[in-house]
Amino acid sequence: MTQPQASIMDQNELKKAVAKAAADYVKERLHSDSVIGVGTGSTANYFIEYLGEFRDDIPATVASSEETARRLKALNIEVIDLNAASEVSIYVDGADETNPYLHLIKGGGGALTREKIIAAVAREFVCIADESKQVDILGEFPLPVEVIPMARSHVGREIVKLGGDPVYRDGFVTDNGNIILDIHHMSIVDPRELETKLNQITGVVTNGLFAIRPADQLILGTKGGIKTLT
Ligand code: ABF
Repeated sequence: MTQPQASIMDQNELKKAVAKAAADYVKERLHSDSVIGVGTGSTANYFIEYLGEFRDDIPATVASSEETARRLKALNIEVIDLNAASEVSIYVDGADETNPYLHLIKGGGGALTREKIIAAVAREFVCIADESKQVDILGEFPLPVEVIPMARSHVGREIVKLGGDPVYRDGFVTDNGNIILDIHHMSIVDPRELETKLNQITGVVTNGLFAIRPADQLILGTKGGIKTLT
């Protein structure tokens, strides 16, 4: 069912508002050797646009996807390889779902591996999202898992043993040349436990649970205004 136009407009306005708040947060904390981690997705895209307004103050960024790198370069914002960064001070990215502990499901856009690498490195991970992403229990949104292509069937069978329903994301190849299985019908009561179990399946590159390393803060766009949760 398509959303009525008004609610789509509201959601985009909320995404823009949290992206602006994150850009202001970053701008206030920039120093001469700052490296900013930049996420992927429609909310992150608004953040990239706002970064463009003070591009000359940004020493360098690292991108969580080829698409994000393209967008940053199009705004003449310096993009460097993560291996060239001595540290990433702040990483800003969206999410598909967040629970009250800032455990996230990410990867709806297929960029979960590079997103999770940057989140692991970053001193501070700031998640930006509209209120539609808030849930009590993760799992309504299908959990993405990046898989080495030859291991697709094996990983699928192991996911079924865990109680999930893996669906192959047909026709999609990640920036790293892998495939994605989206896990449907899992009520994720213990995100850290499931994240650990999925990591242990041979052939899994990354799973979209960001619970072992959750967001440090969530800038949440709500119809009642912007809230910052930690
Ligand atoms: C990205 O943000 C992905 O991990 C996630 O799928 C996406 C959310 O997309 P959007 O901001 O467009 O809702 O980091």
